[in-house]
Amino acid sequence: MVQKLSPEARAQFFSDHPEWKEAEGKDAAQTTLQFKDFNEAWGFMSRVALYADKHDHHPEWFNVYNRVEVTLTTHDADGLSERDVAMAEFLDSLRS
Ligand code: HBI
Repeated sequence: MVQKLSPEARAQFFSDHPEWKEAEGKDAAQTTLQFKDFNEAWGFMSRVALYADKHDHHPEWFNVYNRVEVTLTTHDADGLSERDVAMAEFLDSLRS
C-alpha cells in the first residue's frame, strides 16, 4: 500500500518544485506545460503515457493545442505520494 506524503514532505515537494501548485479542494499537485505547437505537446503526452503505463501511475490531464494541464495524485493513498513526486520530476525534465 503506497503511503501518503507526510505534511513536511508535501511542503518540501511544493517548495522544491515551484512549477507545481496545490490543487483546489483535493490533495493533488497541478501544473501547466506549454509547448511550441500541438506536435510537441503530443510528443510530450506520448512520452508521459509510456511512463504512466510502465509505472502504473496515470496523470489526470487536459490538452488544448500546445498546452497540457496536469494533475497528479495517488488514488490508493488518497493524496500525494512518492509516485507523484517521481512523476512530477519526470514531467519537469520534459519541459521545453
Ligand atoms: N494512477 N495517479 C494514479 N494514482 C493511482 O493511485 C493509481 C494510478 N494508476 C493505476 C493505479 N493506481 C492502480 O494501482 C490501481 O490502484 C487502479
